[in-house]
Amino acid sequence: ETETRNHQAGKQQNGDAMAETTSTVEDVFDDTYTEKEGPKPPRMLVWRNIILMTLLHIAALYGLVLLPSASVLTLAWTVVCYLISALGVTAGAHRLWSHRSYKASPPLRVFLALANSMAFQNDIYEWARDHRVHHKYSETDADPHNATRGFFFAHIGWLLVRKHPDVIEKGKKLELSDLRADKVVMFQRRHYKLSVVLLCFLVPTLVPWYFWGESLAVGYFIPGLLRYTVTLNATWLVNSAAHIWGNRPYDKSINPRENPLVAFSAIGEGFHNYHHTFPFDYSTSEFGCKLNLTTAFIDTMCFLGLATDRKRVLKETIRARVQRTGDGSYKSG
Ligand code: ST9
Ligand code: ZN
Ligand code: ZN
Repeated sequence: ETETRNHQAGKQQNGDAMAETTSTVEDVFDDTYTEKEGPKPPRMLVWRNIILMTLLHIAALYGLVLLPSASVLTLAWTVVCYLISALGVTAGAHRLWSHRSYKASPPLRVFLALANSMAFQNDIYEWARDHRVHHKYSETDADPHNATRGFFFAHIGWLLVRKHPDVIEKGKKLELSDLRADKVVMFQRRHYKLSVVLLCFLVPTLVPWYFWGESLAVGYFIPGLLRYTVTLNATWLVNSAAHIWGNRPYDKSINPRENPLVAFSAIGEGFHNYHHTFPFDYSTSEFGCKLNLTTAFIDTMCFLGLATDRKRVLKETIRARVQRTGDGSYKSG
């Protein structure tokens, strides 16, 4: 029942039931873009972000110190908050809204948007816009977290400086009408700040306090700030570590790599050589649910009738690509 698509030489072919939605998704690498000649524009630090990110990481360290004083229920709740916010990014902003790799019913989209606000990684519209330029202009000036600028820039540095003008110039030319037409996405964008205050900070803090008498401090620093910081860093590792360390069995000409540790912490998003080679695959990996809780979640949603039209790459297409462009490290299964 899973949809399959052909993918050749980086060009998408629209020839199946999914053509209508996929033809508008601009997530395919554009090799016609070249960086502008001459000196790079100066790096402009954004001190507000530098200070806030530093404070957040100090608060997360304090959360670590408090861990021994948290109840087991609070620790379990922290894991639940981690998983919900992670799904809001992986199954929501990434696989659904950036890549349109499956279709989700309105109730599922509402859940994913709420989960996405819990993750507080910019609203879905902004996240997906930045992510589409990341795929289309990967490892160039127009890539928001261009990994050729080093681990630190790709990980967090890009959030602490003004964007390279090419990110904005190229981003403005992207086709985003599918996002603008999605009422759930636009509603979340309109009410983003309030939704973050409620879902990223208040709910994680107040649930343990109200239901099992946890202290407000433990609730705020552990399921609140520590969980938020860990989710951010797990996400950023996809941009940093998975663009630097790992094998390239599908395409050795690009930087993104297969990184099992990142796949584990980012609940399925570390198979990054595969993902940049076949960005429309709903599993972001050749191997289904392996180290990939997000795929298990989407499969469950399909089983429950809340999602449909999962796009997959044909095995023959993958094999041919491995033969043609892989680095020779390919292992099946
Ligand atoms: C965060 C995001 O952490 C993380 C994303 C990670 C992505 C990962 C991808 C990997 C694959 C998936 C794996 C998922 C794994 C998940 C695992 C979970 C466990 N196109 O941005 P501004 C225009 S966020 C078109 O201010 P500056 C636009 O007009 C953390 N246009 O640029 C815009 O206005 P508007 C929390 C664009 O001034 C205007 O420019 N958040 C584009 O250079 C100004 O935009 C923060 O820390 C574009 N791409 O500032 C906040 N971009 O939006 C961080 C911009 O109104 N952000 N425009 O249309 C900022 O403070 C700023 O963006 C800045 C740059 C200082 C970084
Ligand atoms: Zn990437
Ligand atoms: Zn992607």
